[in-house]
Amino acid sequence: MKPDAPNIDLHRRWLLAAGAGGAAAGLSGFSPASLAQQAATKPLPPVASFKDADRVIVHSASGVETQRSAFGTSGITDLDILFLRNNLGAPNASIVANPDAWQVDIQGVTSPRTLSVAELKRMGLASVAMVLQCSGNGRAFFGHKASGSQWKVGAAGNTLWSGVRVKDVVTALGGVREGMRYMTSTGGETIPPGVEPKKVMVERSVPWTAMEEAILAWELNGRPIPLAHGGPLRLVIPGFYGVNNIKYVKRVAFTTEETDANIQASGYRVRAVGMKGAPTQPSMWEMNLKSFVTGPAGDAPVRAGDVQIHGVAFSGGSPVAGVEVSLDGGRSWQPAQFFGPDQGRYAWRQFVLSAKLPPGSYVITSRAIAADGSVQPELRVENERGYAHNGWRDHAVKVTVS
Ligand SMILES: Nc1nc2c(c(=O)[nH]1)N[C@H]1C(S)=C(S)[C@@H](COP(=O)(O)O)O[C@H]1N2
Ligand SMILES: [Mo]
Repeated sequence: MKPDAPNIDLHRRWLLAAGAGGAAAGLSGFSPASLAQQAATKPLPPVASFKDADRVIVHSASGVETQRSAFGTSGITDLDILFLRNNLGAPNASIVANPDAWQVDIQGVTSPRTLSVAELKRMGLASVAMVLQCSGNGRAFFGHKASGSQWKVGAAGNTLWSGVRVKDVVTALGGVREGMRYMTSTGGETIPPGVEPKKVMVERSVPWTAMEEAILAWELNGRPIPLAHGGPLRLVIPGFYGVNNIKYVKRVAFTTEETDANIQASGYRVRAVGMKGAPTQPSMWEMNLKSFVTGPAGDAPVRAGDVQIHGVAFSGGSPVAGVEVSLDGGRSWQPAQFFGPDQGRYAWRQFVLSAKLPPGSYVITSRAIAADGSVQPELRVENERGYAHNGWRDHAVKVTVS
């Protein structure tokens, strides 16, 4: 199974749940019109039933994205719209009933240990605002029908995590053993029977130095992490693509080699269209420089006059230093202003351009500029799985002003 392919069993359960929901709605007397509407949009997967169905796009039982117009302007992405991506069916919800009891194995350190969340909570405290973004965010804009969820802009969100620094845990356990080059972390899903574990397990390796800023987190946006987003414990690595942020993490090991699990060896590898994934190709680790407009979102006409064009900009490398906005599809650019709090280099920064727009058609887009002078590119880099899209041209919105 391809790492991005939806899990079959998960799908079956989800379809059953969807059928049951439809029947219940019929009995309780919903109008034929609302039933028709229900049939047109896919139901939220049960694990994400708390999301706001009107402000997300449900791709599948394992993929839900935020609508562009739903991001708002307060700078944090609420959990009721935050995207969801599961490579495997989530573990049983009972694991979040008593978060403190969850255990994680720490290996490849001088004194390896199994620690409970209760113990982790006594070892240090840290908090980080960071963009969580799927590697395939923007895949829908590729021209070659790249396989996987057809994310537009909304497989990303700005999230606030709290837990203990991996570095603090490692220090308490005597430090990383000599010669280790990777931090390899494993998700707590149960592998479906009859399936070769390496093919489906969520286990990712990142350069071991990523532990400097990585956090073993138990809190997200001010509450215990819900199961959907990796509770009771999640490894978050600021600046790295979503897949490296292991949900329900059960093992963090410092290793000499990268894991040979498919999700690392052949999945999440950037290669030319038509090629198979291989360990020699670049892995989806640090995120590139990106921005996009979140309003106007292009889904409704805009009234002529003063318009606040706003969006978000972020980077896993050199931090964002500025943003420019174009109203004419990239022919001319104007500097935008940042607004809202600076939540650090791994968060997204909100930008706004106040413009007076006469009636007409506009192609509005943005490009971020980093502290090192690099500029968000115009075009995507073509690649088989449609990863890492940060081209400003495809992310533009068409807006009618009248
Ligand atoms: N254990 C586990 N961790 C995981 C995944 C998963 O399927 N299982 N999916 C990864 C991928 S591909 C992404 S994009 C993010 C999505 O995080 P979210 O669902 O909280 O938005 O989680 C990552 N961590
Ligand atoms: Mo992802």
